[in-house]
Amino acid sequence: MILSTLAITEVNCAPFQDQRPGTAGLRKKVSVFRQPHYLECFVQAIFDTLKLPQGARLVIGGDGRYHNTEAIQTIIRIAAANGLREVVVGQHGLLSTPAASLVIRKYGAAAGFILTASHNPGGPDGDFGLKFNSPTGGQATEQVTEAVFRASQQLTGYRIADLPPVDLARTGHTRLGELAIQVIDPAADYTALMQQLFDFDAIRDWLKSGHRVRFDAMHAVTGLYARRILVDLLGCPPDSILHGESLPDFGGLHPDPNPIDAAGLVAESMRADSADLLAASDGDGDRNMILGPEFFLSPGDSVAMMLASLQQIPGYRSGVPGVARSMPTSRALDVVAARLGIPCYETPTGWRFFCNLLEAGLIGLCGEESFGTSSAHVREKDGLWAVLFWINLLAARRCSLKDIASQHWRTYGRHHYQRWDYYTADTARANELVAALRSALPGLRGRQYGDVRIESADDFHYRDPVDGSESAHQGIRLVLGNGSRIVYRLSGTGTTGATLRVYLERHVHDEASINSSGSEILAPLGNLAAELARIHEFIGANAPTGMI
Ligand code: VG1
Ligand code: CO
Repeated sequence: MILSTLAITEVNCAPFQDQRPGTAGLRKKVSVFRQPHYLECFVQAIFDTLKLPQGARLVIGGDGRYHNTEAIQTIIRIAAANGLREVVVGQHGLLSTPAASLVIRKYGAAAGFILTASHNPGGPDGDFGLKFNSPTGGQATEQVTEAVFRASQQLTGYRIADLPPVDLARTGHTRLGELAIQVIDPAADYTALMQQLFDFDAIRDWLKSGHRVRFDAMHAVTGLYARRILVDLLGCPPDSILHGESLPDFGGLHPDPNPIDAAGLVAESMRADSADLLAASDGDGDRNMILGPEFFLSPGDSVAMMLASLQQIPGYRSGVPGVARSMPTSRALDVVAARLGIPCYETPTGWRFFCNLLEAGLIGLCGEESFGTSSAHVREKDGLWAVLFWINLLAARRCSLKDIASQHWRTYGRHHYQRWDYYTADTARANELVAALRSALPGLRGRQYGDVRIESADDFHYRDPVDGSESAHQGIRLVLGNGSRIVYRLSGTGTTGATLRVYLERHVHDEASINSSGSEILAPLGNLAAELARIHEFIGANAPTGMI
């Protein structure tokens, strides 16, 4: 049954062939998304695949990038034409990815649409993206996104309701015929949850005793959340937040919280008057970078140290049943999990692979090397949550970030870690490189390079322990005898060309190696990785285009 009081138009058009979602949703240039019928067709393919019950509720929100509000209006019209009756949308069209995950679950929505290209640049020449989440608040599984892709290729058109634009500026309830619309405060539910998990009183005391926090919102979605939590509730001065205004082009910044794109914050951390904790988040608020005075916290270390510190944080005192990390993420987490006697699952890259484990109660903490960490409180990674976790930990421990890390490394050893990215415009050559490496795997096993031996070489294949689904070709990994590991995979979030990611890791125990720089320890491994994959021969690169 279609909504009776709404005028619905059936639009016929040819299907698009390029709507295959990547690591986290469909990401394309804004100009691609703005082609006539493009967004409409993708959304129709989602509804055709999900077959949501008539009258169902939908949550919509985005990171505020260019095209956000126009796309929301289009999605509402398609949703109405496909029988949805209730839409919950963030004020001004904003919802950070973790807040959207929470809202989807809390409001009992049948699905959620999150409009974001995450850390990719925004603006008219930038990127746009769309991902859809399940009623749990988690990202659609690989099986569902593949089914949507197949549906999109066979589409003959879409249905769209003739509706005036919804006023997104004011919170409250409105109706358009049979469609009920609720515009919500994007930060209210999220803020309340953070107050349950963390010790806001202890943090306030810590701040009152002269400690300082600096948060870079990169002109993306987290500005409003950070103001509400850090400034209004915790009492940080307003200038603790940098680039706090949400702008459609992110003020021309690249909203990726890493030492390169947030170099200004790194420079601040090196100054004598550095804040005690400096942090940044990405476009949609699911990533985090954590710094302390003269200290960069590697994301793989962050999740391992969180696990070792759960007792200090009110929401986590009873511990977690297990943990998980994406395959390329450093194995620092495994070492702590082993010490605690809990399982550590290894999943393919992308948050969607953690969702089944979280939902089944097998894990309560998980992370990725790409500045992503979260717990079972939502089904997405959560940037501000990680920042609050670390602030709470500093307040509880009353020592510096660097001291916490040094103590951790003395106990567990240190996993030096780097990611070397090689970009090429020639996607075909990048695919050939990976194919050649894959076929070379049997010959690599047992090979000796100087004083290291390749102990194992394989192409990561994942079997989900909850639903038994299989995901093949999730990255090539070489485990070396001296605590080192090399992982190769192609990025699934770019919108042009191809990026080969080479992940390097080495576990060290002696004081001198622990205190050495990562670059020094990992340079020989990076060079070996380039040689083994014949990177220069395939894509002509002599050096990485980016190192994180
Ligand atoms: C990257 C990261 C991956 C992360 C994904 C989405 O994917 O490596 O760990 O889950 O981005 O993060 P890829 O395929 O480019 O390596 V976000 O903040 O864009 O939702
Ligand atoms: Co993101």
